[in-house]
Amino acid sequence: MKDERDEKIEAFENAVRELDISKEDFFEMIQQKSENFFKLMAYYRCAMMEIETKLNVLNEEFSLQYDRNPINSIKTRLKSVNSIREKLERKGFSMNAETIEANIYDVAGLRVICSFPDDVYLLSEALLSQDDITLIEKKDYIKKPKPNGYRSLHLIVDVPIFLAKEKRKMKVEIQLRTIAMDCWASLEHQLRYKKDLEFTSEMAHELALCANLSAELDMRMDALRQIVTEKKDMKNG
Ligand code: 0O2
Repeated sequence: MKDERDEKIEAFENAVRELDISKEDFFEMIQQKSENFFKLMAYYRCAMMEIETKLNVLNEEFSLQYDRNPINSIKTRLKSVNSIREKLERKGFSMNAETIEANIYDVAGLRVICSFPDDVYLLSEALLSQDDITLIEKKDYIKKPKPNGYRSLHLIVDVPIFLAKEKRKMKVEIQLRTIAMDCWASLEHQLRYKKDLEFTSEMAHELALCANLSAELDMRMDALRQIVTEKKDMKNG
């Protein structure tokens, strides 16, 4: 008796037969497609490295010049194949290297966790002023938080990567936020994705209150930082 797996294999083989191409050509086509995909992913990894280095250089400079480390940590991530496929499907595109590059702007993503809200703007302005960076899109969820309370500064930029024989511009998403904003976003993400639980309006309200608390924490820590900086400046003359 055929099991479900055998039935799927048979359906797959029938579909290939209907394509009216040889098995060899079919597998070569698949190989070509996956090579293009993996090459594109490698380019995105290079673009993430470029941006990460630029941010680390800025952090080093601020640390030397102003005795200030705006970056607490940087996380990088490449969007998973499934997330890319789902997003393309939502937008009505089939999946290949061309459609990915033209329609998905957050395949390469960096999350920059800053110490204070000021640092978010200090860093983003310094990065965007670099002449090889092009700003494609900016969403300021700090100045205008999402209704659920989410705060972060989102940038989509074009950054060139230099390969052996060509220069390629790649899109990268950069999310900049403070430690407090990141704490809220991480916990909210965890709670939202508890699959066996219905998210009630009371829970959403409570989360919005927590977002206000985290914004207040940022404000108070920032005020404290200013007092400490002023005292240090006075002491150093
Ligand atoms: P992942 O795995 O984090 O990448 P778009 O991406 O442009 O189609 P949208 O919603 O316009 O969709 O983009 P936006 O507003 O710039 O937000 C995209 C990313 O920001 C999300 O990525 C999250 O990482 C983060 N984000 C946005 N809103 C929230 C929120 O309310 N809570 C939390 N915790 N994170 C948020 P993805 O695609 O969801 O997934």
